[in-house]
Amino acid sequence: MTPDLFDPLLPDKESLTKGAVLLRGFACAETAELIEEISRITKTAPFRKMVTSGGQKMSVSMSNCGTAGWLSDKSGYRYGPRDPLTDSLWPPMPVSFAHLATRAAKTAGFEDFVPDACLINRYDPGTKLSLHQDRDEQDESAPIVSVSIELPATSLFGGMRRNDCPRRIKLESGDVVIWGGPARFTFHGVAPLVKGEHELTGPCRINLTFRKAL
Ligand code: MD3
Ligand code: FE
Repeated sequence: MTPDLFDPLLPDKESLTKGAVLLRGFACAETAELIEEISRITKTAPFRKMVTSGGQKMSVSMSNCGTAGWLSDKSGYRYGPRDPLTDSLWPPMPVSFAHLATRAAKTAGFEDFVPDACLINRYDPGTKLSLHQDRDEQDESAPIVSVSIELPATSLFGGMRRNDCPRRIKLESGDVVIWGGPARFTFHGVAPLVKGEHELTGPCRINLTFRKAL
């Protein structure tokens, strides 16, 4: 049988650079459930703006779920088991979250990805994330899986050096980016969020990043 070029079951797999894959719409069918879980999680672990070691407040609002959560404060960046706001463990990662991340990683060619941390980023209009590398995770062989929800954003991705000129790529609700192997330390960021309305969460963008932190 000839495969249908527009078969919706065939994932739209786009290579961004060696080791980085964009799966457009991969999580579309699940975004409403993801949003419900996120609102449950952020009732116990509320969104907050963390400060950097330099004392600057970040513009992204963050929370976490999983056995480890990403933290930034005066002593720097790290992963920790507890939410410093409540001193409780981070809420557990919903099984549906972990499954989505594992399936996306496998589709991109990374077998057996089991995340232990999920950073939840909320972008309100004007919020941006400066160009950076993700290097606070123990296991450098594991990829990172990012799921975009609600308002679209322009993400930037450069090369292995901060000064490599970044390319721009629009990420929409349901889009999943996976980066690992030779792309694991690619510099990336998000341009200031443009105002807009989206049906489920109001005027914001949410991004989940799944990591093997410990
Ligand atoms: C890598 N968050 O929390 S998509 C982070 O949208 C973080 O909130 C982004 O970076 C966010 O550390 C995750 C970023 C992204 C986009 C395109 C890429 C990373 C990429 C292309 C190649 C490699
Ligand atoms: Fe990052």
